[in-house]
Amino acid sequence: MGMIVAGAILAQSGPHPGVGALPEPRQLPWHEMRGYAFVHFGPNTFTDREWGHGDEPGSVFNPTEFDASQWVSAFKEAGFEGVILTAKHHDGFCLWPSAQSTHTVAASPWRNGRGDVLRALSGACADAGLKFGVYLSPWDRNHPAYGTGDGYNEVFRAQLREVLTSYGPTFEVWFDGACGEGPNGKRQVYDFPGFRAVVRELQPGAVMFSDVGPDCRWVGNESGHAGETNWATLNVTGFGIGNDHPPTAESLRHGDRQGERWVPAECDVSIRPGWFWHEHENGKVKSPRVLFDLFERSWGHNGSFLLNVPPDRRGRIHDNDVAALRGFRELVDATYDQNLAQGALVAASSSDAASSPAACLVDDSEGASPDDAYWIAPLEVSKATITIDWVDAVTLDRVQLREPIHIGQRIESVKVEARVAGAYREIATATTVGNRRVIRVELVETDSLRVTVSSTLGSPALRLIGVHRTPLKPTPGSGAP
Ligand code: FUL
Repeated sequence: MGMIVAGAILAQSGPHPGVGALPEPRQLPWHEMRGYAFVHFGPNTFTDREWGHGDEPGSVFNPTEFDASQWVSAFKEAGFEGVILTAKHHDGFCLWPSAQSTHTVAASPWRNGRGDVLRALSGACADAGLKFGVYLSPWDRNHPAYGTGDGYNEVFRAQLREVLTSYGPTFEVWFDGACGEGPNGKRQVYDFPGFRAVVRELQPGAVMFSDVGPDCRWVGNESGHAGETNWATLNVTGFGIGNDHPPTAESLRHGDRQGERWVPAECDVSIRPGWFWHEHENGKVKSPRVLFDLFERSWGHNGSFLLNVPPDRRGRIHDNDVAALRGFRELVDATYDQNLAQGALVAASSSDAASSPAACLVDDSEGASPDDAYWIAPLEVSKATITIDWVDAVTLDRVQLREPIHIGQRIESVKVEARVAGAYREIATATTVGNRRVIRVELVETDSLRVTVSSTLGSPALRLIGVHRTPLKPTPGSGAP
């Protein structure tokens, strides 16, 4: 549904032409998710390692009180909408009874070799209404075929088939780029095009993660935040995964203005220093405030928030992590449950004839389809101001903006002004918006706010202006929100 005009792809969805690269339908529900959990679990949990060697006996994997529904309720309580499990990490141990390997749960004492972590977790997710995803590491330090070329690529494709056909819908498939030596000392040349084809065939709705997407990209760090300027578009030609010339960290963090493809950033980070559970890290769980900060710099910087919460040797999420998740959720809800602009008077400096009324901007459309209602200026306009007026002044420290991304990411600079004692003063400037931009400002009491879109790649368009106040007390000099 697109046509090429002067090098730009213009979508024909609705009355307004798209600008630049546009998201695929499978990416839009992913953009709507309020974070999702990452789960690193396997032999490393029991051997205290981060990267298993692949020669660990299956007998080490023996959780004593395994309970996937306890994980899922902790994630759901945190407000997360999905889970991605390390079905196979670099040690090659399969958390499902793969017919392609002898190094699996079937060779462990857990449930007498009849357990299946994917079955248990996908079932618990389905029961709780969470989406289920998988991380399948191509690097396999156990499999005898690793490093043999086609032989191993065939094994990997078959493993993908197993995990993508037996456990219901998969919302995301996570391709790690690591490519080290296998048990025979050889490295493997991965057939990523072939791996991707299996995913598209079996789970066409799943988004695929890697350094270059195709559907979402690594953000270039494992600290859980995207750049303040963050384009969902990325130049991909000539770039690969892992050792194969990935985009620069700079490109991954900020995206590329007018990049070739829609490949938004996913921000992965662990709630603990390591990805796997370690007893000595029980006291190092990130605080609710730190998690909230990362959330606002990922979800609120046009990215997604992927938080790793590793189960312990019992096969349960430790109490410290559960408590941190609960505290995090309280901060998110207290800040974002309410849009203080709802019910205020909204006016736009100009609107396209086919635009929704500007009032739609404060009518919180969270969860609704992104193309439901949005405000857009006439085609020839490149600068526009939205004014929000309150009868009773409000006190705020966050402004949230969202673009209707199905017609492309346009905005490259905005200015926010608040009226204080009868005069407007600038309280923030920001660069890109995209799916969502949270702008943190100093606490201010105002009865009128002006949001000016000062520079865009097309006519200015927005689908939400959120006005919020956190319950946080500022801690000067801490760098925290
Ligand atoms: C990395 C891996 O090497 C780490 O062990 C972890 O799984 C992280 C999410 O991705 O590339």
